[in-house]
Amino acid sequence: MPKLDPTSKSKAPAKAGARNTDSGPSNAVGANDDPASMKMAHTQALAAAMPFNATKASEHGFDQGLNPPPGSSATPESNLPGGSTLTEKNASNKTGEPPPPGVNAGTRSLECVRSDATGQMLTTNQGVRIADNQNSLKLGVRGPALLEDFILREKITHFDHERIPERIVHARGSGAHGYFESYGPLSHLTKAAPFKEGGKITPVFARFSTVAGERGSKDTARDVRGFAVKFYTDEGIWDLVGNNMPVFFIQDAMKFPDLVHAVKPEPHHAMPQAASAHDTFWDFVSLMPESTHTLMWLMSDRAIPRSFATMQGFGVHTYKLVNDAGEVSFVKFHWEPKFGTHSLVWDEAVKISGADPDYHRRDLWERIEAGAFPEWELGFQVFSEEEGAAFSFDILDATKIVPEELVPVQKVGRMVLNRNPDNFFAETEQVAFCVAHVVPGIDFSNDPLLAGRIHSYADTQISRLGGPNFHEIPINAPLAPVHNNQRDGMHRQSIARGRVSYEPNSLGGGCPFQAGAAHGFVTVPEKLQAKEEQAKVRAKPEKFADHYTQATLFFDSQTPVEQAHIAAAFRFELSKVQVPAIRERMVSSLRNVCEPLAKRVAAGLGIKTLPDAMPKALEQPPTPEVTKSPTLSLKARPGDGSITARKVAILVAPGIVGQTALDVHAALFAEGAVPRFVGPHIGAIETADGVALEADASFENEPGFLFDGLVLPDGADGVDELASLGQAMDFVTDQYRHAKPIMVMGASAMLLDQADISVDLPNGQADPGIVVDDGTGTATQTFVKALAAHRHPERETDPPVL
Ligand code: HDE
Repeated sequence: MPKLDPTSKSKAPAKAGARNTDSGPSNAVGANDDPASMKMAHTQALAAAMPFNATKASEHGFDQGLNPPPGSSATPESNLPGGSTLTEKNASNKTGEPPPPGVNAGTRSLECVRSDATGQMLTTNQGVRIADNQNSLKLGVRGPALLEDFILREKITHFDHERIPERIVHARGSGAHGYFESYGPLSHLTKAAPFKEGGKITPVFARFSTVAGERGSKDTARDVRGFAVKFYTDEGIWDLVGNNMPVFFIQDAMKFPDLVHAVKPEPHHAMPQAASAHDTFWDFVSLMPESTHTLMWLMSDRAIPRSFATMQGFGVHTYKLVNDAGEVSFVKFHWEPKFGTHSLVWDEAVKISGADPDYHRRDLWERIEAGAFPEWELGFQVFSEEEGAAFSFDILDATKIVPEELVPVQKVGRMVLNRNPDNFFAETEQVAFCVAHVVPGIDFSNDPLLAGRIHSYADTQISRLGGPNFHEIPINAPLAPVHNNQRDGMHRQSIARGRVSYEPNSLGGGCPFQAGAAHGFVTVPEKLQAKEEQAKVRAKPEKFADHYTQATLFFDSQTPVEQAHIAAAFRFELSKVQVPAIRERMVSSLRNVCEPLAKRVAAGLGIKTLPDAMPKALEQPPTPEVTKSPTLSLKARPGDGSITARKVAILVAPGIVGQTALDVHAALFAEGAVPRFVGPHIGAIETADGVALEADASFENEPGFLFDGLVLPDGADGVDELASLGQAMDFVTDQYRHAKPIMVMGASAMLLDQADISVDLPNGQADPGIVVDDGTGTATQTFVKALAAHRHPERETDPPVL
């Protein structure tokens, strides 16, 4: 380290030399009264402290590759060598102070980029206050507009570029902030940051989506739902980009563009929107029998969830967990909703899509604003490589589940979504999930579908978000500091100090230096054992050829009502297909899943003679470990038994008894439900008992199928009025048809009669979903229980009689 002598006058040559940028002093000697020579001297010292690249030798050999050392580095005597300029000291409000050492200004929390215009004057994007936001600049009041109007031009130009390309899939989505709380240290399984200790909180942003529809399409389409969670861990971003179904249509990334082209609107006429019920989809999947298992899920009620808050989530692929000792386990990720798994029925989903295309988005928003926070437990299914190898299916095959009876799900933490975004575009639209975003402790399996995804997500953001710096958009920026030598590109936000943007370096003291195995991400070493696996090859493992065993497992594990819905969904979807050969091909494939199902679908399609069963790729599939898995039924997860956030319509009309309606309203609200008075019009409703009552929704703006439950009021005149209104009667019929609970008070029993609704089920037993108030004071609580059960499908008939 050169000695600094503040008194010496002999430093003049060094001082003068330090003022040049194309060469330097012959001897870098610092003078305390001269920042330029100090910087030169400190830089010289820093570079001299690294006479050679000390870690070069460690870059070679297999064993070194398993355990990379940290990079060598040296610490400068001051922050002068790391800075770009000496003038940075001349700070202004605009530049502010440089960030504290080690902190990257481009990765601050969202706090400093939230803006609030309350009480503020309107400005241009350059901060110039705008005097008149009503008129463009013209030559005279009736004269031509002038090109000079920079305010108009800035406004219109910005407007012209407001849209960005929508996601190629999962374009329609809704998101929210929240946190993940770990239940306990999981150090025996993984060193991943969120699981380091019990009670540890990691901020998250979750986005739920449909797959096929465009950005403005309906929420209640029959579709897979995306379930993507960004964990802002203290060791970087971890994105768990999953779906609400644990399996996928295809086994290899090579087929993804084909699948998406098949399901998207057909290219010639761009129809149908957000629907799989068309020829190209069924043409493709019926030729791809590996999709059959996922088709069973897609035709089930899982594809029309009641709410994002009432669906499961799955990581789909097998991933790896790695602990500090480098030990590896395989894992499947599960999200289990606190509020249970609940779905819509098809007729309801179709009607909702017309009345409220934002049904799920609204539900998510409203739950969070009401404090009824959506919550899920994260579950791990953990198994060893040896266990995985012994399963009858291949754990690298994304069309297969690991049945919970084979490997139980252990709950490791919970996610609570408790904050809506400030701005849909800035957060939900610009959020960029990426399967490649993993943190130390989590690694990939060799699932060939996963491999394609590791590439695809970062790549797609480059066109969607306009360049490689999408990680700097506040919603995407990690909370962990970012330091590397990547530079420039469109829309760069952070301002990197200093002249070093390469490694190795000595001018930056070797920084930023590689973290080494102790801190950094190290890929799990994996030796390929079998000889044939060591050659380059385009092929699938043998067990991938079993296309039907788990499709059958799924179907056989459903309740009869769920099976009936699956059959009806196949019938509907295939009835929309124009080409009979495609319908028949699909039926021939279903014969390999379940003969009665195939017959039922065929009958629904008017196919008189069953086609031959489709030839199987694997005629003798291995014997499955599990042939029934009750946890695959939606009924297996009723939820916490509450009626939190359930919407209940209390019908009102002039002449009803106001007090009992208000009492039921209060009781339901106290239980966490969202009751609403729905009448022929909004506003004051005259009641028989003179109690003041206001309808806050009308039959027209909130039709019946938008509600989870229905209360019919007392009061003969009011009930007569309701009976005379077609929309009110539609309300009653829809609730009944969609198997939802109905509470009947006093005189309104006649509404059931008028709608031809029986309080008994087709089998003669009392319908548990119809609660008649017998005046004993227990009806509301019975209704609450009926509401908690969500639906009463025992009354369903196919086709519906009502
Ligand atoms: Fe995706 N997928 N995907 N996917 N995916 C995208 O990334 C892709 C797959 C999933 O809310 C895209 O940012 C390929 C499986 C979700 O922003 C794109 C393959 C699963 C989301 C992409 C798959 C998913 C996406 C489009 C097969 C469940 C929405 C926009 C190899 C585990 C994330 C984007 C959000 C989005 C590619 C298959 C889930 C194009 C190539 C399997 C939840 O990169």
